[in-house]
Amino acid sequence: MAKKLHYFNLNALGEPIRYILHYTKQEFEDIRHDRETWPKPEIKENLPYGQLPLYEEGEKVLHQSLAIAKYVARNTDLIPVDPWLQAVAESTAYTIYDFWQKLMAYRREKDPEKQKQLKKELFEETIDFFFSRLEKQLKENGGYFTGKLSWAEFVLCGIVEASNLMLDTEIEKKYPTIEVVIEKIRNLPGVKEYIASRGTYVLPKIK
Ligand SMILES: N[C@@H](CCC(=O)N[C@@H](CS)C(=O)NCC(=O)O)C(=O)O
Repeated sequence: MAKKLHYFNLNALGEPIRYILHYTKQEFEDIRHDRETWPKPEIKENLPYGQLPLYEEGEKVLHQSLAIAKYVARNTDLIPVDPWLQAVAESTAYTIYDFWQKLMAYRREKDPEKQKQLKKELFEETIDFFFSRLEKQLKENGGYFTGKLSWAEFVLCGIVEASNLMLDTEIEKKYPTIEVVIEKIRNLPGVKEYIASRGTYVLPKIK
């Protein structure tokens, strides 16, 4: 059945899904929209909630990036076997998204003074609040959130890469276990070739 992933020409919420699809060798059409010319009413108005990513499989349509990431990882060893560990992987992915929401508040702020303050808070408090805890979880579980590679590490990798792009930083440099796992994801078969073919991302201007 034809698989299509619609997202912007950006890493952010789409990239973990792309990484999982490439690693698990699933063929899909990687449809990329231009963030700078968005919104295109003829596309946005036809999306279930007006946002991307959107995943299609034949006639079926799925939104919400974490649901899509988990769905495309199904029937692979990226979903822990144990139900408790499945829940741990999910809770970790939601936590990474809690950080993302804080980053988005900074990115969407239109008042330059307020934006400066939000950036200060990110660098002085928020990043370390989240990433020191994620680092601890990885460290206590052999370098993976649930003891072995799962879809949650792909979410971490995509969100850290997008955060680095938006903040012009390298978050992982202060967190050695995070740095190692991100490097592992980036070098996985399928992901490595995809990254090489994709090139680098440029931060779009948003309206
Ligand atoms: N909770 C949604 C959030 C989706 C979302 O925020 N999408 C943004 C891009 S990252 C978007 O479509 N922005 C353009 C718009 O809202 O028109 C998910 O995880 O998929």
